[in-house]
Amino acid sequence: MATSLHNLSLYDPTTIPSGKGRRFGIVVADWNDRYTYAMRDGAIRTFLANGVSADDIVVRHVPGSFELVYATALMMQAGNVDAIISIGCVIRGDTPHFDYICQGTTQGLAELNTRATVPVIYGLLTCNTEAQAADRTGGALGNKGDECAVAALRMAAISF
Ligand code: DLZ
Repeated sequence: MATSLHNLSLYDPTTIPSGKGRRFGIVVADWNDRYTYAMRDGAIRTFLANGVSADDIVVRHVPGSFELVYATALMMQAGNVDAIISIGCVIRGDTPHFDYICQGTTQGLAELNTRATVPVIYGLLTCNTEAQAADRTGGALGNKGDECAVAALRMAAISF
């Protein structure tokens, strides 16, 4: 479903596992911080609203999206969180740089999930325009950070 048909901040709280007693990591890229910090703050608000203690939310910053994979891997190795959200925002420019950062970061995060000890939640916005980023970080389409926190709560509770 396209995000334009689905508000990223909407969820049914009765279907979300409580985060009480769980610990979550958030890795945030500082590039395009107007958008990434809004996602970070949305994720924190959603965790708090669903029973996670503020002391159990670990936030680390990295320079740009390309550094998310390394920091997420380190946080995973530290072994003291139940899920990690990796947050970045890449906005298309004049060169193919956009494609390389998006591909490298996405592939890196996906590979982390294949050898994961905890789930990695994909909070990378890949936008053609600033307006698209604004729409998805608290604008008309909600906040991707909220969606990521809901995914983290659900994935932290998954069992087989
Ligand atoms: C260099 C760069 C550019 C051009 N654009 C973005 C962007 O839109 N979003 C983002 O998160 N990071 C960008 N970066 C920085 C790279 O992710 C990375 O931090 C640098 O290439 C250093 O490895």
